[in-house]
Amino acid sequence: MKRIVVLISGQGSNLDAIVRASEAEDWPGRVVAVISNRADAGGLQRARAHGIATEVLDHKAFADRAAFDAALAGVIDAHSPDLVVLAGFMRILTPEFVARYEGRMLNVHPSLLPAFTGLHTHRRAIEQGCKVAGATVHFVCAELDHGPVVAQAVVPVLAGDDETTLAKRVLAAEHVLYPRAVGWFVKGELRLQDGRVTHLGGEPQGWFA
Ligand code: NHR
Ligand code: GAR
Repeated sequence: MKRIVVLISGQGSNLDAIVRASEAEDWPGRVVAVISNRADAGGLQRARAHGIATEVLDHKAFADRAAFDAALAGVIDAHSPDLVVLAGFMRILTPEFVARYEGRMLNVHPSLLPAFTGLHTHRRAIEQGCKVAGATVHFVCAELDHGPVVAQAVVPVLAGDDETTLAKRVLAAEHVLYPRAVGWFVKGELRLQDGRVTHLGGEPQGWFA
């Protein structure tokens, strides 16, 4: 069984989607721990409801990013993960931390990368007049939102959309996208080579949600 540790900061709806898929599809992988940098993250309750161990590590209790990341690595490694999953985790990670989990840490980002790295992706897509938006699952590398792309889902931007309505549509797409990508990883179906990710069975890695 592959051991998955999930990092969250918020409501944890992607966490929930991943846990449900892992059980329903009987993956050779399970979420063994959920770690939040915020004690009030709703995802902690969801994790407990599934009987999953939870930990809180408040970044504000540390002098700097390096100190927080070192402590975070300690908490993660205590669970011996094969895969670390960022699911709405809102702290930028240091290059040292990222190197430790190279090739075994995934993130979901709410845009079609390489467009709109960073924050406020939905607002920026609407401001730019984009007609499609979406979400990307990528391996995490030191440069923010620049890691090798595993999968992408596209949704329309509709006339009259605001940040909230677009975010909702993208999030629904993430709930299909992220479990699928994590499932591929735990089944050993992904190959990462020369900064590109291919699905060994030839499954489509991009689609319209
Ligand atoms: N770290 C590295 N090195 N590389 C990535 O690709 C990362 C990462 C850490 C998090 C998620 C990411 C996203 O999907 C992620 C990818 C937080 C921020 C941010 O600016 C940006 C991108 C992402 C996550 N965080 C502020 C900070 O100072 C805090 C914002 C807040 O607390 O609300 O860390 O979008
Ligand atoms: C998701 O839309 C995710 O893509 C985004 O936050 C939401 C988390 O939802 N991530 C980021 O913006 C990272 N900077 P969730 O907590 O319900 O999974």
